[in-house]
Amino acid sequence: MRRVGLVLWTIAGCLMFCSRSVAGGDPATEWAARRALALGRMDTSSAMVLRSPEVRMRNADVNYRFRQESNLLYLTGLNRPSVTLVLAPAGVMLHDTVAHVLLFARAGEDGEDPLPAIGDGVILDPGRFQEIMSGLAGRLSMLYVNQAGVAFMQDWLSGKPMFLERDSRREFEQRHPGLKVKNAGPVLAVLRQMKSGGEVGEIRKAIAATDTGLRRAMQRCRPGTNEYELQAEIEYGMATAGAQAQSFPSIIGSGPNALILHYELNRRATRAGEVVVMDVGAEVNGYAADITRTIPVSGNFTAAQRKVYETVLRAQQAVIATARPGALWKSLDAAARSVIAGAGFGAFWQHSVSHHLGLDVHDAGVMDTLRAGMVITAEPGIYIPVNDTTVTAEYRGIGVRIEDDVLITPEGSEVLSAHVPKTVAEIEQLMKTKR
Ligand SMILES: [Mn+2]
Repeated sequence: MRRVGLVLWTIAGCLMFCSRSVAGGDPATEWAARRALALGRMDTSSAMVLRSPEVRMRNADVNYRFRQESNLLYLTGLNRPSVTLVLAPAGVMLHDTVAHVLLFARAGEDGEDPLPAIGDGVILDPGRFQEIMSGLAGRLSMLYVNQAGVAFMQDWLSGKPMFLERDSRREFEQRHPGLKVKNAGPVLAVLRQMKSGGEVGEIRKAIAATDTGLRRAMQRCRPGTNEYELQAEIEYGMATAGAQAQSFPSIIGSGPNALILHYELNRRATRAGEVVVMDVGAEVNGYAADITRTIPVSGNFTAAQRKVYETVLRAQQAVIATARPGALWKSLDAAARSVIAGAGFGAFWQHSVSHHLGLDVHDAGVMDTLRAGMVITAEPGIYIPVNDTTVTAEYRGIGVRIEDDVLITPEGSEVLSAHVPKTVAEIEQLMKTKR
C-alpha cells in the first residue's frame, strides 16, 4: 500500500515541476495532481473527508451567496454545495476496482458547474456516503476533516445534531476507539502555499480587476464623497474587469476611520484635508487580490500626511527587498519596523506586515521561511491616534497603510500589483484627472 503513495508522489511531483505547462492546460489535470499530492502526504491508515459548507440563511427565504470551502475548491474546483470529497490512501473496494478518490455529488442542476472528470477516482451518489464510510472506518486510525466535514460525523451518531463540535468530536472518538479526528488544514496548507503558474495567473486577474476599481475611486474622490461611493466605484470597476466577488468586505476608512483596521461600515462623508484608506480585493475564479491604497481626499497630501505616507512606503520597499527565497517570515516585520521606528513612528505600529494570499485572502500556509512560488502581501502601516499628544497636532489622526501582492521568485520577488498607482506623485497625478 505504501507503493501506491510513492507512485502518486512521482506523478504529482512531475506535474508540480511541469507547472508551467499545467498552467496553460487542463485545470482538471491540476486538481488531480493536487489530490495525488495530498494522498502522498497521508498515512495509509488515514482518510480525509472534505465537505462543502451548508447554504446559510440570511433572512426568511433568502440565503447568503454560496462560496465553496477553499480546501475543497483547491482539490476539485467545484463551487457548489452538497459535495463531499474523500481521500483514502488505503483505497476503498468498489465492485472490482480500488478507489483512492471518492467524490460524492449529484449531477449538476441548472447553472451549476458540470462535475469534473475524475480520472483518478469515482463519482458516487451522496446517498452512499454512510455505507462506504462505515466500511472504511474500521481500518482507520486518523480522520482528517474540514470544518464542514465535522458535520458528517452525525451520520455515525444516530442523527444527533452537531451543535457542539468539540464534544461531538470526542464522543465520536469514544465510539470509534483508536480513531483520531484532526483538522485537514495543515495537511493541505503546505501544498496550498506553493502557487502553480495557473494559480498566479488567476491572482494576476484578481489584481487587475482591483486596479481598475482603485483607479476609479481615486478619480472620483473629492471632499464630501461618501465612503460608500468610493466602495461602489471600486466594486463597479472590479465587476466590469472580471471580478465575480470581493475576496473580503471592502474597507473604506476616511479620517478617523482610517485607524480602524477592519472597518467595513463605509458610511461616512469624507472631508477636505483627510486621507482615506482603501483596503480591497477582487475575487476571480476563487482567487483573491488584497491591495491597500491611501489617498488624500483633497487630491494633495499635506506635509504631515506626506511624511507619514513616505515612511510607510519606504517600510514597504524594505519588506519587498527582504522578500526572497530563504528569508525568514519574521525578517519582513523587522525590515518594516526598522524603517518606521527609525523615522520616529515606532509607537504607531499595529499589525504584522504579511500573510499568504490565494484562495483565501489570508491564505493557508506556513509562515516560517519564504520559498519561490509563494504569494504574500506586503502591508506596513502607521496609525496615529486622534488624541496622541506625543506628536504635534498636524500628525494626529493620520492612518496610512500601503499593501501590495508579491510573488516570491527564484531571483527574489515580483510585485504583482506594481501597476496600481502608489507613489505620492502617481496618486496626486491620477486624482487630478477627475471623473
Ligand atoms: Mn492583507
